[in-house]
Amino acid sequence: MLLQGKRALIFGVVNQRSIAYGIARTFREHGAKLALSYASEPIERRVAEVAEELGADRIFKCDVTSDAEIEAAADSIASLWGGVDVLVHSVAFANREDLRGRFIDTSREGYKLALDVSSYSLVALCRAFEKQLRPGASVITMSYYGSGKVVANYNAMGVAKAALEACVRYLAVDLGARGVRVNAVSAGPVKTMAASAIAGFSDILNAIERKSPLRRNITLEDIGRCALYLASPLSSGTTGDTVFVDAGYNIMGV
Ligand code: 0WE
Repeated sequence: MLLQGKRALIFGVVNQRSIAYGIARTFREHGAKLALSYASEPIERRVAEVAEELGADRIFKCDVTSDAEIEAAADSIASLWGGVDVLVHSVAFANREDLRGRFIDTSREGYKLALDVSSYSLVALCRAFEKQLRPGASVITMSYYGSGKVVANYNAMGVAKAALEACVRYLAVDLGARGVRVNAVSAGPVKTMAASAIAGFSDILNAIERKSPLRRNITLEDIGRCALYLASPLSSGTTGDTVFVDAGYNIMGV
């Protein structure tokens, strides 16, 4: 029970295939209390069902592009718990047209949206929850291989993930003064709801199966266990880092 009684705030659960769901479930199995955000009314019911299944203390609305909603979420959590031990950010969005074709065609608006939702939101959440983050608290976000290498069609999201990993380093310095750690998990591809919208996704999964050192794709449990390590004192000396959970794919050359 590595997280007994710890309070974990989780952004990005949509359903039971979400990466954030895998993390939440692992945390719960290790004794954590949970609060889950939902971005908009249409997904409230699904998140409520997941919250029920996991025995979460609360669900709360938070569109991470809205400073007002982030403030309201911080107030809501302050009155619920008065402090946070783990903050998980598993949120990303780019317009469909910016996840295909040539990166050079990314519009200013599309680029702004991808970076706002997928990178800046981590900064905004860390600032809003800074006072509630307990000494020894851990902030975890999700990245992908496409931040450092060109992955066909990942385009604006690749740039957003590169910015996100840089945010992790700068935030680690700001929050390190309070004993709070900030890290990213760079996960291999997972067939989530977001992924099912991506053409050629099964080709990517097949390539990982053939080429990764472990010859398999990763599971939500693989990600959950890494997040558990990063959330717990097992990783007490690690901050500002990006940890790969990708069956080793990133180490391969030709
Ligand atoms: O970060 C991601 C995907 C995030 C994502 C997914 C969608 C689909 C639906 C962000 N925005 C949207 N917008 C939508 O309208 N991944 C790591 C998964 C992913 O996405 C890709 C990939 C991989 C892998 C897109 C193109 C190529 C590869």
